[in-house]
Amino acid sequence: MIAVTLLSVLLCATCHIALAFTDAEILNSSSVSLLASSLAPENGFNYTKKYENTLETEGVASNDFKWVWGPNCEILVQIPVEVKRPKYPLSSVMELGLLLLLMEGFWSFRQHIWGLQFSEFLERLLPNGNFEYGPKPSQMKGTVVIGPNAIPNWETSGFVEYIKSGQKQGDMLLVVPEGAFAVRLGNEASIKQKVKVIKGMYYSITFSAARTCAQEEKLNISVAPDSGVLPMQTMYSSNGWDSYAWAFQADYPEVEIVIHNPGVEEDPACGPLIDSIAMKALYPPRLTNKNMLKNGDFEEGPYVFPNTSWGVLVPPNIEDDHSPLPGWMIESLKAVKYIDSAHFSVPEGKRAVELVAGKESAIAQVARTVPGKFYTLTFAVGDASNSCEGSMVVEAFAGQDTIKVPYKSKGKGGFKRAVLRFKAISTHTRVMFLSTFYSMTSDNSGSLCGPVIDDVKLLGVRNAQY
Ligand SMILES: [Ca+2]
Ligand SMILES: [Ca+2]
Repeated sequence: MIAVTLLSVLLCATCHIALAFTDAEILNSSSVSLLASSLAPENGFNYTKKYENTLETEGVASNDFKWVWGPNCEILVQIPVEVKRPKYPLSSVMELGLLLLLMEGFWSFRQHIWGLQFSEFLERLLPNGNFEYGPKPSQMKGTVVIGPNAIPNWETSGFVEYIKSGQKQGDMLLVVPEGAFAVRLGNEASIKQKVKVIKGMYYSITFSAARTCAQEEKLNISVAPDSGVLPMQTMYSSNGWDSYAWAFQADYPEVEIVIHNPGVEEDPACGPLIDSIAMKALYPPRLTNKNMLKNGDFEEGPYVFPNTSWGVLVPPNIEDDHSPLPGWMIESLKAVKYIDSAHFSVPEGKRAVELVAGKESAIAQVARTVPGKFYTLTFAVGDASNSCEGSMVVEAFAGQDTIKVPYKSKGKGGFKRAVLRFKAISTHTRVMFLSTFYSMTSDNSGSLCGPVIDDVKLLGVRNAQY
């Protein structure tokens, strides 16, 4: 019999985190690898494999350590006592972690749990969200998937194809953004998956999609009762794949994510390819005494795939106010692009917004102001280091005032700061940014691009002597 030591590592502060994986769901895939990488190797661990709920460590047999969510939303670490202990006992590491937790306090711990971004517990690919597990040969006819449950973890309906990277469609070679497989949704086809969530919490979904035919395509994404239409007629990346974000508020502890192609084309195989569907919990940003705008640094936003280099499109937010870019509304017809510092040049922090569609894409936020009082709106304007060259202009609006900020981009990154001083005329002031011009990358791909904005701050002016 295996005696088990249970260590409650994370207590109340992490309750909502653990609940995101509700019902003592076993940590898997990215969560385990994050947890594992955070423990190794400086703490004497060297995880060589991860699968299911088990972390296999070097020199120690598998099934040594199990990580599960406990009933009180803590992480439980189970250690069979016969296990040959690694260099430093796990318990010491855990106790040290707990001590660090207490010392650092909640907020810093939120950012550093053994050097691990706290929020990453809430970011993950959906089970088989990259479609690398496919139907059995008997469940396919050519590339067409037969039966609703052929693709593990997913339920499909309509004309769904399972596509292997490198497959040809006419003259076009189909490539896949993650792994070797993706799905294609034909006319009226859909894929869906049930996901456990925290009721009342906001979530963003990010997925990658590519058009395969010339005509206008769009996708419906829904989590009842919310739904959105993502237009795909404009391509922004150079390889045909774009990632899209969409957000919803969970009305139930379990929701069903549905992606549906409402198309009615002559060729049923004419439909978008889908791959890499991920989810991330969003924290509604709070106002601080340093900024009257929420999420002015854009650090809170949708999941960005670490292995894709084309950013995430935040589509125009027409139908609801659940923005995947918390605090911000996407106005007008086209998307804005959410970019990360791992793949782009970002003025401040790790995330920013690229205004990719000229005047057709604008971001806005409404702030509470006092009529007659003076304010300053400061922000950074730059380029994403994505070969987007030329003269750019960002127009900023605050109430009735506006400023045009020219920026000369060499396409290699960089930014400047700008300020708009204004006198509020209302109890609510709308702050908005757009790009005056359309830009395209100089790599001949025809990709739309534009100026980057970041670090937006709105503050009242005490002494309005200007
Ligand atoms: Ca894939
Ligand atoms: Ca930022």
